Amino acid sequence: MDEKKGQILERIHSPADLKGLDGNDLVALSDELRQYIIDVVSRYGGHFAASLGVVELTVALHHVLNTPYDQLVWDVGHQAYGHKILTGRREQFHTNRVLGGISGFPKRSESEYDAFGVGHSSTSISAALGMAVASHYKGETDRQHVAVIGDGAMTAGLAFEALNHAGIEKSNLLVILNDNCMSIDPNVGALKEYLTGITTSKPWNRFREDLAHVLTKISEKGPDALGIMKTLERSIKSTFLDSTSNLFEALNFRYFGPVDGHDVKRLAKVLEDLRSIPGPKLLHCITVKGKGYALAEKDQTTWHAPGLFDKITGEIKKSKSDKPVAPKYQDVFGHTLVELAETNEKIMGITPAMPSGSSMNIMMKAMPDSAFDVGIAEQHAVTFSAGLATQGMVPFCNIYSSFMQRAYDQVIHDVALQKLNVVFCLDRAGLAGADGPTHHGAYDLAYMRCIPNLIVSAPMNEEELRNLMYTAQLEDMGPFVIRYPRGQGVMPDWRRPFKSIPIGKGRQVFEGEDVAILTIGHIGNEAVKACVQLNEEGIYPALYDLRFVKPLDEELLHGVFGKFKKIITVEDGCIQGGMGSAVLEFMADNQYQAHVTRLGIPDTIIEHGEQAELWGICGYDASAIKEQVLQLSVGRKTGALAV
Ligand SMILES: Cc1ncc(C[n+]2csc(CCOP(=O)(O)OP(=O)(O)O)c2C)c(N)n1
Repeated sequence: MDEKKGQILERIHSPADLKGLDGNDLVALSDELRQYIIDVVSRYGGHFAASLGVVELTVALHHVLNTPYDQLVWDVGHQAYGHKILTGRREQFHTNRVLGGISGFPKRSESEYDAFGVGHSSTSISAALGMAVASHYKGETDRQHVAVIGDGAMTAGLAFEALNHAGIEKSNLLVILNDNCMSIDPNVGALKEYLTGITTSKPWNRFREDLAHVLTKISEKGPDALGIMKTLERSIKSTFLDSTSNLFEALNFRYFGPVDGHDVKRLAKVLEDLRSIPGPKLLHCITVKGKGYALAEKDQTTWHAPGLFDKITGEIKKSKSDKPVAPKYQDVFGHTLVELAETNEKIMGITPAMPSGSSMNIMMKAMPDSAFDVGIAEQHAVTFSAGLATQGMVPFCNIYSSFMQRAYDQVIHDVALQKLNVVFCLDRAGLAGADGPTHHGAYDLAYMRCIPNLIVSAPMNEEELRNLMYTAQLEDMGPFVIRYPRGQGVMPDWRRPFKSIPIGKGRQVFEGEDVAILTIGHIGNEAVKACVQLNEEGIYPALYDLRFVKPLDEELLHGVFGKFKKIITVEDGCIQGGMGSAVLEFMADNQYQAHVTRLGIPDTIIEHGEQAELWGICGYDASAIKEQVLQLSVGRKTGALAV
């Protein structure tokens, strides 16, 4: 940065440093902050377009609010990079999402300015309301509680549950609706159309803004004035507007806006005005996702999280994993679904707001009548799928493993109890990588395998994924879970003819002696690598791919426990209650005795980092598996070395 540029941002060490800035300073700071985010994210990666869209809002909020006393809650938190930079983390910002570095999302243990830990969407209004009610209870009437939520996140039921509750509380809550018409992909649904409708009603909006300003001024004159203000407001509204015509006002919120979310001076003014208005309020802010970086403004989905790029040319750099060695599992899912749907017209695709992330967009493009983006609404996605299944459809409901946690009751109550033919494809299962603990798909094997009527499977490679998908759509399969990880598989030539897979049947990958390794899913490829290396040292463990944790392949397990006394289980999922636990239960139920070592995600929160780094830290990458086998085969190893 040249001498002039960066001179305000460099002086900001905490929000207190924004207090004395005038309007022009706020404009300059916004420009600097935007350039700083572009510069660092282009070189170190992370979410991008969302943070650019809220630069002015972030600056205005930290100028006006008295954080951390005032509570500022970001929804999802992928847009909070500016907030991190202004709240003392500018120097660490280049470590964002890297192992040992700062988190890509607000996190309470990271900063007192991160009022609430986030990553999953639509929690902000509930959390901020809880804070507001607590402050009200404690008599802290001067305290502000602000939830910043995107129009995408607003599509979730949880957000509406919170609005519904907040409307009858007297607490001091400001919801800022950051409306950019985008989720990761274009936002969907009737709410989006409604918001567009109010945004475009210019005369009424101008009148409403003026009214808000006048009312604020009156309310500052004290409690009596506040009463007068409310009466006046009610009377004006009942004269000019049916209160039910504004969704938020119908829910007892005072609605303000829409305002231009890139006019930082005006935003600061409006936020200052709103401080003195008590009760639940909603400020509707219009922003452009990717604002200030032309390519991102034009293609907001690609620039949601583009990876590394050249900030001058905009060229997105190919990561190592983009080499055409093998496709991503998500793409195998997307293409296979279309292939299957071409011959089975009952197949439908459902995604809760992840068309690009899950590759459901392939079916949405090829068969628009058969594939649905239902918004950020995992619970609805599952029950909607259940409804489709009652009518003989075969819904493939694709939900990231960690987001499926939201819809657990729907899986049990709406699908499993009624034994409906819904296929759940859980993407990003296992350790998800740089997104960190909120996004790790750590628990699905454990939380699915205890539900009656479910089939729970995990493919070890692309061909297995295709065959499991093929099997799952066959007649009367009942609810069928297929979980697979983020990233690439191992087979460049994955388009092979479909074969059905016998339910609950695993397979032997390597014959061996002394030690048996049992794996489930893609992580089995780490065990393959370990075995290949061990073979070179004269050690030959047997390797089995269980494929299913429910039903378990009991025949295979009887064979394993009959032959081996040293067994290692490997899974990219939590150790407690997962596949290894299932194997131990089998051992106990059948009175076998063996030494079983369970490798998987330990009973602790695993932070962010690269996926393979995290497998190593948790002790189940190839070298850790090899090490375990060596420890169990001490006699042979010593003998081999002696030669
Ligand atoms: C429960 C849940 N489902 C899905 C996601 C994935 N996700 C992250 S950001 C995002 C879009 C959010 O859109 P919006 O709130 O409008 O924010 P914007 O990115 O447009 O600023 C989605 C779907 C998530 N974080 N949490």
